[in-house]
Amino acid sequence: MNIKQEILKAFQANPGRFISGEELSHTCQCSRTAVWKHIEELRQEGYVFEAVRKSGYRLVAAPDRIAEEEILAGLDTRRIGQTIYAHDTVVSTQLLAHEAASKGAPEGTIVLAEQQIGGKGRLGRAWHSPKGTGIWMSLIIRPAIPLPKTPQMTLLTAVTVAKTIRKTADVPVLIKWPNDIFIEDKKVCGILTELNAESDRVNYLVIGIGINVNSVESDFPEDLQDVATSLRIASGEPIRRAAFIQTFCRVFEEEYDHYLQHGFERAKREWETYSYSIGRQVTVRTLHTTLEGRAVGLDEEGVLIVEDADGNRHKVYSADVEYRANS
Ligand code: BT5
Repeated sequence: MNIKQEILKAFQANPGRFISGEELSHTCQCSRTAVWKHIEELRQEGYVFEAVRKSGYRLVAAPDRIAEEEILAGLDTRRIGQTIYAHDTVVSTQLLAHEAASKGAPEGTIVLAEQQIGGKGRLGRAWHSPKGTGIWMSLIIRPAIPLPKTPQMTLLTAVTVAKTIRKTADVPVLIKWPNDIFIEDKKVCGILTELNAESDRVNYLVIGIGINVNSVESDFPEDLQDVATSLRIASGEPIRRAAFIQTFCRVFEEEYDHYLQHGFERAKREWETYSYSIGRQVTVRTLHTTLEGRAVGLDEEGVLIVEDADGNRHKVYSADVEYRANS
């Protein structure tokens, strides 16, 4: 941790309290001049400090930044989020995460951007990622699991996002199989899982997570205004993105460690409690076929089971699922 991170950590641990320059220099093991210099730098970045002679400094306001030091200062995980690459404008955090992973970035590395100009959805679709309004994040993991189990990571991530939203804002949240998080029938988050593997061995996964956090309606282009929402629109409150990311990392690490030790069963049950899909009439489109039926659940591998009108059960691995309006 560098001095700036230490200073932020001290203020985060003492909300509203004055901390003397001497105490800060002691905590951060640096001179008082260095403390002053770093506080000035933080001011330039948008932090507001009140300074009172003899009492020291008090943090009055912190900007909604997704900078590395802001996230690391309050992060209590062992590996998820412990390496962070935070950028301003990028084409897609997925591309940067693949590059970092192929150069050996450790498991748990996250790549973040304030803005993406080529944000990717699935199947070549675009993900709208305007500046400063959301969390556009790619997470690198290296699970030692067979290839057919990798879609479970998308479901585990969806559970993590749903739980993090529930811990952060008082809003209802549902997961649409496999990768969409919805609040009141509008999409707040999409997940894109990409895989790098050889024969039957996973090298790494890059899990892309896009969450509309503080967007207001006018931040969405017209074609998304009726179908997209943000945490702020749904809850009426702005949300600190760094705090959300910290919670996400903590919940993901807990879910992931449990998964690696005990398997998919718990995440499957949790997924089902948040499921929008189960019990609904759906149309499932793959490249070659269309299937009509009712989503009845997940199998133990995380594959969606759809029952057609004749009672035949079909496994749906990866496809577009449309939900019928009258169901
Ligand atoms: C997804 O694809 O939902 C996966 C989105 C993953 C985005 C993250 S952001 C960080 C990382 N870096 C990237 O470049 N990507 C990942 P899909 O299921 O194909 O949904 C795409 C569709 O969602 C689009 O065709 C739009 O209809 C809609 N959409 C686009 N942007 C949206 C937004 N910001 N909010 C809600 N819906 C959106």
